[in-house]
Amino acid sequence: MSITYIEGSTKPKDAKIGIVVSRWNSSITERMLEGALKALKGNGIIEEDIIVARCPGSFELPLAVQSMLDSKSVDGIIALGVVIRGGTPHFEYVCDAVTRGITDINIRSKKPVAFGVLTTDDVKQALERVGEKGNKGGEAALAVLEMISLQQKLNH
Ligand code: DLZ
Repeated sequence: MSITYIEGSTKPKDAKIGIVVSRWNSSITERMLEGALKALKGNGIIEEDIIVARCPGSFELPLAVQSMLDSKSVDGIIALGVVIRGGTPHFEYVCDAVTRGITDINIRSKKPVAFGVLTTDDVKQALERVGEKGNKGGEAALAVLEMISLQQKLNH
C-alpha cells in the first residue's frame, strides 16, 4: 500500500485562459492585469490563448465570468478587481456579492476561477499589493494555472 499524491503545476497542457478585469480603481486593476499576463506568459501561455474582458466594477465580475465561461472556450478564468473600504460606502455589500458570486461559479462550473479581488482599507494598501513585493494579479494567474493542471491530472 502506498499513498498517491496528486499536485498541479503552473504549466498545464494546452490551457486557454480568460481574464475578467474590473474598471473600478483601474490604475490598480490594470497593474494586476499586467502581473497576470506576465505570470501567464512566463509559464508558457501564448497570447493567442488568452482572452481579456473588462467589466464596470467588482460587483459585475461574477456575471462577466459566467458569461465568458458560457461563450468562450477557456479552461479557467482570473477575476481581477479592487474594492477599497475608504471610497466604497457599501464596501461589505460589494465584497460579499463578488465573493459569493465567484465562489458559486467555482463550485457549480467544472472550471477554476481565481479570486484576484483585493479588498483593502485604502489605496495605499492596494498599491502595496501590486508593487515590487508581489503582484496579486500574478498570484491569481498562478493559482488558476495550478488548478487547471490539477484538474487535468485528477480527470485523466
Ligand atoms: C459603486 C462602487 C464603489 C463605491 N466602490 C467600488 C470599489 O471600490 N471597487 C469596485 O470594484 N467597484 C466599486 N463600485 C462599483 C460596483 O462594483 C458596481 O460596478 C456598481 O455598483 C454598479 O453595479
